Amino acid sequence: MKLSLNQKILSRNEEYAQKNRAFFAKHKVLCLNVISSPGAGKTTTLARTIRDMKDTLTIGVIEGDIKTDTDAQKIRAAGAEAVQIETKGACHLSAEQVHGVLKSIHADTKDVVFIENVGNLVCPSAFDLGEHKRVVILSIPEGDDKPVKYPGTFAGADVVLVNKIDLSDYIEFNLQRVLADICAVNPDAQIYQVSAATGEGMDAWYDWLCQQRQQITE
Ligand SMILES: Nc1nc2c(ncn2[C@@H]2O[C@H](COP(=O)(O)OP(=O)(O)O)[C@@H](O)[C@H]2O)c(=O)[nH]1
Ligand SMILES: [Mg+2]
Repeated sequence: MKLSLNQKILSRNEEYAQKNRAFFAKHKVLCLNVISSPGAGKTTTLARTIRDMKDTLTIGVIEGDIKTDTDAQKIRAAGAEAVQIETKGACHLSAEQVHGVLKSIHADTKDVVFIENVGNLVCPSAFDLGEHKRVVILSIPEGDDKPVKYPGTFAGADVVLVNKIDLSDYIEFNLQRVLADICAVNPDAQIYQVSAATGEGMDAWYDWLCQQRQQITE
C-alpha cells in the first residue's frame, strides 16, 4: 500500500518534470538543479555567478526553502529575477511547484534558470524537476565524509563544487579522499574547487556553465 502511494507521488512528479523539460527545451533555457546541505553556499555561489556573468548570461532563480524568502531577496539584490517557494515543511522541491512559478520569473526569457533546492543531501536527489543538469555543492566545513555518507546525491551530480576552499588552511579536510569517493560512485562528475566568497576557482565553473548553455542552443 505504502509502495503504491509512493509510486503515485513519483509518477505525478515525473509528469510535471516532463512538462518542465518540454518548456526548457522549447525556450532553449538551461535549467540547473542545485543541491547541498544547508549552509554549503548555494545562495552565495548563485549570487556571485549572477554578478560575475551579468554581461554574458540572463539568469533567473527559483528558490526553495521550508520558510522565509531571504534567499530570493539576496538573489534580487545580486541583480536577477527570483521567486521563492516556501515548502512549509517539505524537504525538497517538486516538479509541480517549479512548474507553477516559471511564468512569474519570465523563465522563457532566460539563458539559465537555477533551482536552489531545499538544503539537505537526501530528499532532493529523489525528485526530478525537469532540469538539464544537477549541481551538488559540498563545502569544506561539512567534512570530507559526505560523499560516502550520501552516495546517492553524489552519484546523481553532473558537477560538484567543493566550496569554501578559502578555509582549507584552517579546517582538516582530505580533498584526495573526497575526489576518490565521488569518483567511486560517479566517475563522470566534473569537480571544481571554488570559493564563492573570494571568487577563487569560479572561472572554471563559469566555463562549464557557458559550455552547457551553448550545448542546448546548438
Ligand atoms: N568562508 C566562506 N564562506 C562562505 C563561502 N560560501 C558561502 N559562505 C558562507 O556560508 C554561509 C552559508 O552560505 P549560503 O550561501 O547561505 O548557503 P546555502 O544555505 O547553501 O544557500 C554564509 O555565511 C556565507 O557567507 C565561501 O566560499 N567561503
Ligand atoms: Mg540558500
